[in-house]
Amino acid sequence: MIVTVQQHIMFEQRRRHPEARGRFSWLLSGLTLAAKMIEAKIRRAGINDALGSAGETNVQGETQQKLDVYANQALLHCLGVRDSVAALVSEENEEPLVFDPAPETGEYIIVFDPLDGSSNIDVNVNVGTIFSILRRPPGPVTNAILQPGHQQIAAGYILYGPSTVLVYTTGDGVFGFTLDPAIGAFVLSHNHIQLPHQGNLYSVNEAYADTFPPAYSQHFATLRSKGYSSRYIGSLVADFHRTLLKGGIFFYPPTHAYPGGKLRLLYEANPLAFIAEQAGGRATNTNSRILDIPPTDIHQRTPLIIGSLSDVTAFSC
Ligand code: P6P
Repeated sequence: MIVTVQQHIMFEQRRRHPEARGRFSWLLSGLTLAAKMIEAKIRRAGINDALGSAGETNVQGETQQKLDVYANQALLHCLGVRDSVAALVSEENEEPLVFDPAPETGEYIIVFDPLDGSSNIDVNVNVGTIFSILRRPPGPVTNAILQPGHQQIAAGYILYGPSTVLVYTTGDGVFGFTLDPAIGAFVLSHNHIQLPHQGNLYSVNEAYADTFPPAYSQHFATLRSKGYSSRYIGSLVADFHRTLLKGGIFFYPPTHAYPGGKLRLLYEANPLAFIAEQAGGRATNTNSRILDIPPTDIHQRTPLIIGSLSDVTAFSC
């Protein structure tokens, strides 16, 4: 029996929130529609002139790829037409898009990185979409966006690789769905994902090792002495998905270029930390649990150490 992501969301909502009116499920259907649009564009990127730079730089000062722009527009469109959305925050947009509906309808704030790792697209390496869903509390929407990660009501990612996989949690386990192109639906393929308690892989860009705080390189040497191998794809969603399924530990430490870390708290670290913890793993910035960091800016960065419970707790600096 196949279970699609829509059916799964409805089952979960009925089981856990019998009072739910399906507005959350309707919201998530906007995400899966955008994911299918992005996937279709990526699959043909080499032959539909979708590769390469869009000739602009985004708010991060990064060169926008054509597919960054497309992915962002697809998500803004598919989510913006859902009346349950109070605001959208995208890595590609300097300011939030506030729709300011009535509080009783505009219940959700969605924060996303439309296409993470897009610099890898031209060489056909996995890229991903990452999303985080927050509840809109009473009061002005703009004051409600900077919520700590433990207040997320859902989080997930879509990994565009040899197959396209959607992974999500609503706080009661982690589930993975593989897009079946024959029927155009995401079908349950990874039920109740558990992040292995300990792994044998570590993942970090060691080109920056000379600029990491010393404790990192000392720890990497310890891991190597224990027989750990190294894997680094340079696309966060791909490196995280491998860690989620195989175990081990991923690091993006502070560097000279990014003393506060390179990865974003709201739409990269928080959603992946929610998933990691729901699957039995951990995520920290070495001083704090990622999900407890109080945000001060929608685009703020953080160091990220995430993965197996045993591996993450064994590291300190
Ligand atoms: P570096 C991709 O640009 C990205 O934002 C993440 O997907 C990835 O984990 C990281 O940057 C890679 O950064 O400095 O190792 O190239």
